[in-house]
Amino acid sequence: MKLDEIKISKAIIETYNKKLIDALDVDVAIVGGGPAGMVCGYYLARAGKKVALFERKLSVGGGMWGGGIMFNEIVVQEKARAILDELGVKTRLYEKGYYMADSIEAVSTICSKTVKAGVKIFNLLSAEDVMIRKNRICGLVLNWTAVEMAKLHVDPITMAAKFVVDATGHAAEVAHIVERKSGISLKTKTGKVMGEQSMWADVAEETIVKNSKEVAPGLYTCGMCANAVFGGPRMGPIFGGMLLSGRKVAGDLVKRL
Ligand code: 48F
Repeated sequence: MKLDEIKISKAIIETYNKKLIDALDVDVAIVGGGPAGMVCGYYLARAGKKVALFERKLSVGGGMWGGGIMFNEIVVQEKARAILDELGVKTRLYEKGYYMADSIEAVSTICSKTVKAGVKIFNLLSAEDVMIRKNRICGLVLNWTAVEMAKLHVDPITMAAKFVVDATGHAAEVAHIVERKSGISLKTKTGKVMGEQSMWADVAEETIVKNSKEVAPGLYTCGMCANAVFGGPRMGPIFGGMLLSGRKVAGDLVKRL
C-alpha cells in the first residue's frame, strides 16, 4: 500500500480536532504539566473524572527533568515514595529517609501513567486567562504558545471546567490572573498572591501539602504554586511534596465532583 501524505495530514487534523473539542467541557482543567499537575491528573482520571491538562511547552515534566543543577537525579522522602512505587518509578535508598530516582525515568513514567489513566494532555497550549461566572472560576482561555512567543495578535479559545487547578509552579500564573483581573479576594492571609519564601526544604515539604487547596471559588493550587500563592518556602530538588500535593488536590476534588 502506498502512503498518501494528504491522508496523513487529514488523519492528524481530524483526530486532533475531535480530541480538542471533547476537551472543551471537562470536570477538571489542569494548567501545567509538571510533576504536581500530572500526578493530580493521574489520580483524578483513576477516579473516573474527565481531565484535560494544558502545558505551555513542547514537553511535559516542568522542573523535574533537570534534577538539581542539571544533575538528573531527584530526591524523595519516605512519605512520597509510595506514589513513585505505585506509578512504577524505581527508587534507590541513599540514606535513611532519602530515596533517589532517575529524573528521566520519573518524568517519562509519570507522564505515561497519566496519559494511560485517561488524562488528555495538550502541549504547546498556554492558559492566558480564566473564565469567571457568578464569582467562580469555571474555565480557561487558551492560546497557542507559538502565538504568545511571537506576540501575534490572535484571539484565544475558551473551555469550561467544573474546577481549575493551577499547577504552573513558581509562577502561579492562574492565581495571578485571578488576582489581577477578577476582583475576587484570594483565600490567602492578604487576599492576594503572597509570594514564595526562600529555601527551607523541611518546612516547604510540609506546608506545600497544606497549601494545596481551594484559593478562589473553583480554583485550586497544586505543587510549587501552592507555596508561591500562600507564602511558603521553596524546597529545591526534593520532589515528594509535588507528588503528595497532586494526590491531595485530586482527592479533595473527587469528593466535590
Ligand atoms: O515548574 P513545574 O515543574 O511545577 P510543579 O509541578 O513542580 C515544581 C518543581 O518542578 C520544582 C520545585 C520542586 O522542588 O520547586 O520547581 O509544581 O511545572 C509547571 C509547568 O507549568 C507550565 C510550565 O511550562 C511547566 O511545565 N506552565 C506555566 N504556566 C503555564 C503553563 C500556562 N500559563 N499555561 C500552560 N502551562
